[in-house]
Amino acid sequence: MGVMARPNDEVEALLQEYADLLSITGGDAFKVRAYERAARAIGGHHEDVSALDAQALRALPGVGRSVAEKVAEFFRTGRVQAIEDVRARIPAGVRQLTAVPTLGPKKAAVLYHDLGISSVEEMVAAIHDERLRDLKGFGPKTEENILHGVELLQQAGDRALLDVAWELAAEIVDELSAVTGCLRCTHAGSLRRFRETIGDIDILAAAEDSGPLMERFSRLSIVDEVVAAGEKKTSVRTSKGLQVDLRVVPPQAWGAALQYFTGSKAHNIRVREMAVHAGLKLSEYGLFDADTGELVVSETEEKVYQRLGLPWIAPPLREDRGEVEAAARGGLPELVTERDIRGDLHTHTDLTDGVSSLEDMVRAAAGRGHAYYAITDHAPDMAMQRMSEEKILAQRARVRELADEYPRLRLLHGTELNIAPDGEVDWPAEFLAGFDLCVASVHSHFTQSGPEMTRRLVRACENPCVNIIGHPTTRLIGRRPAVDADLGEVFRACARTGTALEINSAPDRLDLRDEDILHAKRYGVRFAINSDAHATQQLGLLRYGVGTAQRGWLTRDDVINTWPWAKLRAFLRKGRERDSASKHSKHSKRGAAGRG
Ligand code: DGT
Ligand code: CA
Ligand code: CA
Ligand code: ZN
Repeated sequence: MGVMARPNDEVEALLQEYADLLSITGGDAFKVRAYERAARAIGGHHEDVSALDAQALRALPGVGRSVAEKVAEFFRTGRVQAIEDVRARIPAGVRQLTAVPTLGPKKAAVLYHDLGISSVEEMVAAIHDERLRDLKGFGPKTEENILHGVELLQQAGDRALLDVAWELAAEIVDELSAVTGCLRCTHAGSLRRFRETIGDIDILAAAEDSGPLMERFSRLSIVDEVVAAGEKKTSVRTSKGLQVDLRVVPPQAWGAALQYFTGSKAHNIRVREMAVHAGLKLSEYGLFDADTGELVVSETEEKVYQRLGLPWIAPPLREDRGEVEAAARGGLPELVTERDIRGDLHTHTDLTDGVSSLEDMVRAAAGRGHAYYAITDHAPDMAMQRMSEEKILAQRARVRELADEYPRLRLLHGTELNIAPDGEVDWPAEFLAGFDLCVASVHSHFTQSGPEMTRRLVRACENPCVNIIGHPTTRLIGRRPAVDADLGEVFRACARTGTALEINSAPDRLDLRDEDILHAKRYGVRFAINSDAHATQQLGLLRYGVGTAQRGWLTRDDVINTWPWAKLRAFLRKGRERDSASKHSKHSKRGAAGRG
């Protein structure tokens, strides 16, 4: 791949850690925020920062002299003395505490200083002894949230997020495909099924002789340790602790092997039962006649499924959620694909917490061949972003100017509203009517009771200006649980009011998740698959949202941002009053961006 700037991610993690450590040691809040901002800017920067000199680094938003110096020191020596110093002052167990969802550095500092707690285990014991609830800022509800956070952390365990596994697998497949004698190579397992987290990466290759492939695989630069090496299978562990299995099969067994190692295990069991009923035997080597042991088919997945009387089943469906039965009766959904997506409806710029400029984001969107594209920066309730009517109107004027430069890309000016605890949003209706679309999301008060949260989301749906509920459950994989709400009620409200639910493509969100999507679809809800990009290269995250939508059995019709503009425009109009200006622009070439 090569285009993914790994050094940027490393620096981002390092600076974020520094911010957390400063926060634990009671460092000044302004400095903490400055490092957080610099971390995001570097993580989201499109060029490899290890190639930039101090001056070029300081041109990045939020990167001042001290950050630039630390980054330069890191690339020169592999470490940063100032960070080593704070690390040394804080026990490793306390740093581990900051990773617990809902706890964070400030509460971790209180636990350490006031109770001498320096590990997750000690903290759990203290909660059971009810020793936390008397601390300032803690209470029974905090304890409950922390315990839930510990549980989440343990569930996520050593599983990798989808993008991390995807990029690594793509790099490995590239390297192995270049080996002489490699006839085919691809990823299989949970990654091919787009599961939201990945236990280990499974790579499959076809070759007459597995030797050169195994040899090359063991020597890849990402390999930290070879766990097991054999003729058919080699397993390695990367420096980040992720395991990768490579299996090499003879070319004639490719289809059966790919089918087997793609899984899921539950799907395979179901398919194998069908084979047994047909007097056949299915294994990773092929489909065989049960009596004679003769090979029937094995070269392609299509042929294996076909011989069992089934059409090919897309990997994201292979979870034993009724796909085998649906396939048998010709009822598989025609899944939405990345190519069907005509535009992104939730993106940010550096006017709020994004790191790329409006101009760069629009250029990148045009480069992706989108037909329409919405800028949706945060509204004023997110106080940190300091948004104002003036600022957003100035942005709108700039969006209209840009619209002339991109005649084939319809630019939409929107906003991401904040859903307050009572379901209200930031701006009054008259002002909201000036936007082409509004996303509305929950960004705080995550622990409201089920009935309160349900009412909050339903009220947001009932707002005639709200078109899309952003990251509807607000879960962060391994870090924050989904909000407690009656999702059935929310789905009913969405269907009734013409409000779409977002499938947020950020790999640590994937929100809605696959099972909730399946559930929501039954209510007739429409969906929007959005990147929520805060930097140009994040526009490509849509792939993971589409994979998640496929796991939710969605078709093109279910997803509003696959629709042609005329149909999407009608949907976005929702319950809004149509003023004369918008009636007029219906016929104008400038379209949506010229409205309001
Ligand atoms: P993961 O790695 O936990 O994210 O999930 P998978 O699905 O990638 O699981 P993994 O790596 O253990 O195995 C890859 C595939 O190989 C799995 O999806 C199905 C197949 N497989 C592995 N073990 C078995 C088994 O005991 N029975 C059957 N039928 N298939 C298996
Ligand atoms: Ca796996
Ligand atoms: Ca595996
Ligand atoms: Zn957003």
